Amino acid sequence: MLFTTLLAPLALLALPFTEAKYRSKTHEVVVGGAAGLVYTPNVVYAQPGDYVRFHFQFKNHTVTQSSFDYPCTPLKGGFTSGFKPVAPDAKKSPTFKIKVHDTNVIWAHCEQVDHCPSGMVFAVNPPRRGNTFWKFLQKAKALAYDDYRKRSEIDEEPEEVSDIEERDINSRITGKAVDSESEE
Ligand SMILES: *[C@@H]1O[C@H](CO)[C@@H](O)[C@H](O)[C@H]1NC(C)=O
Ligand SMILES: [Cu+2]
Repeated sequence: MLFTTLLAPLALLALPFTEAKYRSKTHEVVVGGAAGLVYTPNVVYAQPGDYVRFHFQFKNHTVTQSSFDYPCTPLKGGFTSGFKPVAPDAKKSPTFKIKVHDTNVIWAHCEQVDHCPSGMVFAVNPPRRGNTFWKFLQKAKALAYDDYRKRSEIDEEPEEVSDIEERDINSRITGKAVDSESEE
């Protein structure tokens, strides 16, 4: 009771005050570089009006909006930095900035081949329950596993073919042997 009576007028005062006073913040994120195939940090909690500025380091990355369901697929109509190739000895890092318009989650990934499935994903304001960043990351990595399985299935095919070829050769050899046996 004491709290409500004391805090309610304060809250009323504080609300318009903080809204007017809130200075938008720019969250700096390093892309790649020494840390490897990651965004550092990979999660940012931002207020509406804030910016997220990506600093591209060594390699050739993007930051591209995706979705929780398809972590490694560019979202239609979403943002992308495009590829930012950076030499290992580069003095400058190209930047890309996005504006955070609301408190909705923003999912993103790197479009470079194999980067997203190896965990190069990023989020602004991910939920702390349900569709968490951790789940998003696991989904991206599961794609690597699926890719790996697909690739190993493809790899197996020539093996099977060579098995058949070997069998063919064997039967041909056997055939010859039978022939030569029957000749004898
Ligand atoms: C960066 O990566 C993209 C996609 O793999 C490729 O098309 C492009 O040529 C690369 N740029 C450089 C300078 O390596
Ligand atoms: Cu990348």
